[in-house]
Amino acid sequence: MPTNRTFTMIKPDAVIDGFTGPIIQQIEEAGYRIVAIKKVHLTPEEAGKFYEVHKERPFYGELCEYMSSNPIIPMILEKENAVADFRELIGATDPAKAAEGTIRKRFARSLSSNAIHGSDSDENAAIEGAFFFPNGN
Ligand code: IDP
Repeated sequence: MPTNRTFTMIKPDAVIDGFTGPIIQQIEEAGYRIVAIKKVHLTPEEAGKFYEVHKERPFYGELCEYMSSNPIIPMILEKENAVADFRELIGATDPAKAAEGTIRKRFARSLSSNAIHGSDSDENAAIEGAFFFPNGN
């Protein structure tokens, strides 16, 4: 049974480009309630730990550098069928391939700077949420 929570981060490009407000508005209008939110500037080591699952991928170094380049906005979100619906709301990894109206289509710069993260499973949503909000919410 799907849980009701997912985890997201507004990534450095979207924060720098001034899209934090419109992205949160789109998330709330899609029916999500913000359970936890903060602004953080990751170190490269912390970014590396968060994305450890990708450490064998060729873009791992670039990804960690990018995610620690500027502040991000991590959030825990709540809604029925949260994980699957949120992946639909953000769109494909590559904004050029994302559907019209999705967050990545509207606000992302590129494949590597793609505006927003969304957990891909209930299990990862719990792990990733705990990474940023260890005391739970
Ligand atoms: P997802 O974020 O849509 O789940 P993943 O394949 O899990 O996509 O990749 C994690 C993140 O790594 C992406 O959101 C993007 O920022 C970055 N990324 C993925 N593929 C590439 C690539 O080919 N080049 C550079 N960065 C990439």
